[in-house]
Amino acid sequence: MEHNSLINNLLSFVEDEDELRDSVKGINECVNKTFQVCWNTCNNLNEKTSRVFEIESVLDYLYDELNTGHWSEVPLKVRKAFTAASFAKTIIILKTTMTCTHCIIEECLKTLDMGILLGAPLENNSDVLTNCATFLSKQLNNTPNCESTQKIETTMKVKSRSQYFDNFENLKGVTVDTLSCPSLETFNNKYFSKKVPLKLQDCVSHWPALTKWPDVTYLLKIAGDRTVPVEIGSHYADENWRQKLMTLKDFIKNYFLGESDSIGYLAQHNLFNQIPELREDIYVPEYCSLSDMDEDGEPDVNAWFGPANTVSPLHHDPKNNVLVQVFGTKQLILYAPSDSSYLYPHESNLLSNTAQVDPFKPDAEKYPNFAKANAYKCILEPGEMLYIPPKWWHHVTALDKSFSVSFWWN
Ligand SMILES: O=C(O)CCC(=O)C(=O)O
Repeated sequence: MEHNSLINNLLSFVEDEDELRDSVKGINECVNKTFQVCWNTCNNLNEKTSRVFEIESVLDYLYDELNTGHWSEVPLKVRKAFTAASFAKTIIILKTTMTCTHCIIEECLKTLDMGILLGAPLENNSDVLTNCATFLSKQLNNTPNCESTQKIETTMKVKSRSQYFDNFENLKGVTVDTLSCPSLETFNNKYFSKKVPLKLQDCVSHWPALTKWPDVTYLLKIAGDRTVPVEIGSHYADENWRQKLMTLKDFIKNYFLGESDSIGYLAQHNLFNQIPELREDIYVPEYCSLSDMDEDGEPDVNAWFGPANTVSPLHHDPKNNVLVQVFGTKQLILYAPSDSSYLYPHESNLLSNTAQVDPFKPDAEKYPNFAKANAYKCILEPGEMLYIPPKWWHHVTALDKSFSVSFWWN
């Protein structure tokens, strides 16, 4: 596509220009002045001065603000300013280069994804970054590759089942009930209203994801160049655990298909807001229309994509959840909220929803009451989903390379 028309296409996603222009106001006067210079460049196709340095200095300032203090305390206006500056940087990168090579579009996509992941949606331009990223991602498939890009070997190496499986077989507990596509009424009366877990079969056979996603070349084509957050380490409660941003392509190459020494897990990430093309492959299960609160908001939808042996340690969440298995097998152990004291929740506020006890290696001396806890066991195969009621403890292990989607709702 011709260079200027590419820029015009991106500018056409702006719904409210004033909102973008004013989004850095009130944060820092000097930074706002620099941003205004950059913004004027974006809107004037004849202005050829490169403003890459200036817009990067704006983003650097905002990035430092985003990383000061706890994430939940970052003012929303700083995150919105980061969104606007990420958009401006994308336009400026494209204006500064003579041709749009594969590498330039990759750089733009990275800028947009950083804006989506660290920024916050603007009021009147809520989808501007997502729309630009979807558009550029499609362009990328039509643009010849940079020389440095390697071809990824996408054949999945078959591994023997995780060692966790034997321990699971030996673990005492009852098996979670299973029903094939129960009516909403049955599900409500026997499980949802009583807050009892249930495995549901044959409810998502119509999802395109079931046939499309096991072929990772499809995921690479749709989203390979998108930047995503990856959890590195054995599990999130481990002291060596950290989060890293990387392209989906690098995640698939190094952690999903590769033989990396450490586990990488694309976990609890709303991949579907970020990449709406993937959202088209799944549907919200109708069971999510039941509510404890007379509420009919959209559920929070998260992706859990990783190699065999990812572990989500024993924890609970505040909402109803259906965890849908797209490919691979997961094994889950659940405990009722009434067993909480037998599971020894961490004392720190940050981990108070996570148990200290590991159900596979319980330390009977340290956690003597764990023996009183009643386990519920479930093996989740592709096409099945598990209803996990709010506050129910769950420990999840992937036995194979696996992709699950969770729907959390009130
Ligand atoms: O699949 C996993 O690893 C964990 C899923 C989970 O904890 C959830 O859906 O709440």
